Amino acid sequence: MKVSNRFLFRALALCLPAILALGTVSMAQASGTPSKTRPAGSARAPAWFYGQHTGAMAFADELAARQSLDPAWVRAQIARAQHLPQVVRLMSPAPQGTPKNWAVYRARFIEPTRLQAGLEFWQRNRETLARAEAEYGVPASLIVGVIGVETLYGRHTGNFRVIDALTTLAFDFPAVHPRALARTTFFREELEQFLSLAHRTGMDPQTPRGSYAGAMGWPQFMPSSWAKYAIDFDGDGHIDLFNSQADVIGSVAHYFKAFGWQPGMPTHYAVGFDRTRLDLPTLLAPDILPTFDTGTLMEKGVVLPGRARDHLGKLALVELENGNEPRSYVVGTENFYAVTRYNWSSYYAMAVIELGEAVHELLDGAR
Ligand SMILES: [Ca+2]
Repeated sequence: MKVSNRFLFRALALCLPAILALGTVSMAQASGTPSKTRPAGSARAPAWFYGQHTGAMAFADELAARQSLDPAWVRAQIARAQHLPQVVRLMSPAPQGTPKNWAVYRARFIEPTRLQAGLEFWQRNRETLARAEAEYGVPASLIVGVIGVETLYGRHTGNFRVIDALTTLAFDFPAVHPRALARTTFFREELEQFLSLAHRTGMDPQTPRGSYAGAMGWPQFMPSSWAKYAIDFDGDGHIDLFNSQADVIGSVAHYFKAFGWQPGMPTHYAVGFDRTRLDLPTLLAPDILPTFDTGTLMEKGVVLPGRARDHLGKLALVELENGNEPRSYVVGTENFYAVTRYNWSSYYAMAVIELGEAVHELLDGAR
């Protein structure tokens, strides 16, 4: 769940959004030693497994030592991971100049099927959502928005074996990606967390399925997020983000609280511009990181609505492209930034926020 927006958009458009954040990554070829028997990456190449990848097997031994696991068990798990060429393709960055389009992106998520599923999810889990809001200060609408955008309320949790996806990305991340090296490190850590988590919980690592980036369950948690932020919110003694809607709700709320969600603060404000003194380059330089106080924003040409002028925290000018149409702008608060910690994309954050608000309106109408 981390990203830079530039490369995300195509990935997002293609697949599950949570992972998209990851899609902005790229890397230099992993340092693992490719097997001489590894076939070329054509779609017709025969399947091969990481048991024949010397770098992966060496990593298994290091992982076992770091995590105090049985090296034979770790080697056996990684050895059975299959190389997935389609995962490499999905993680490859969009071509330079691929236009982003907020209106198109929004329409993918704010649509009747997802709204209806969101309404049913909220009605079915009304008490649990209220309990999560009371305990963590995170509004039900945000939780409902995230789960809807991520997996359409559990309908699309991904069909890649997690062990295959993580191992492929850990040792064969697309070299053309601008952040390939960092992403390789990231996915090796996720693979390590995944095996550690599986061992701790008695889960068979060969079983779970998820996104092409290895994100799991209704909220599409990466293994490290599962390890740190997933909670047992239905009190049955187990954390289950595949089957327990209460655990999913509590875990999403816990995640946002951990990433600085501030109860009661809006996520964003609508804005206008005073073109006579507008300084867009300065305003957009920090991207979505809240940097400016209201006085600075207004001095540089942003026209804020009344309630925004009383905002005390830092703000960011968020720009959303609309293909060849004029761009959209909002001012994002520290809570907007918190939403982007789930997936590093302002498009993602806006979709989550607007889906949650739209479902909330439906719920009010249904009462
Ligand atoms: Ca549980």
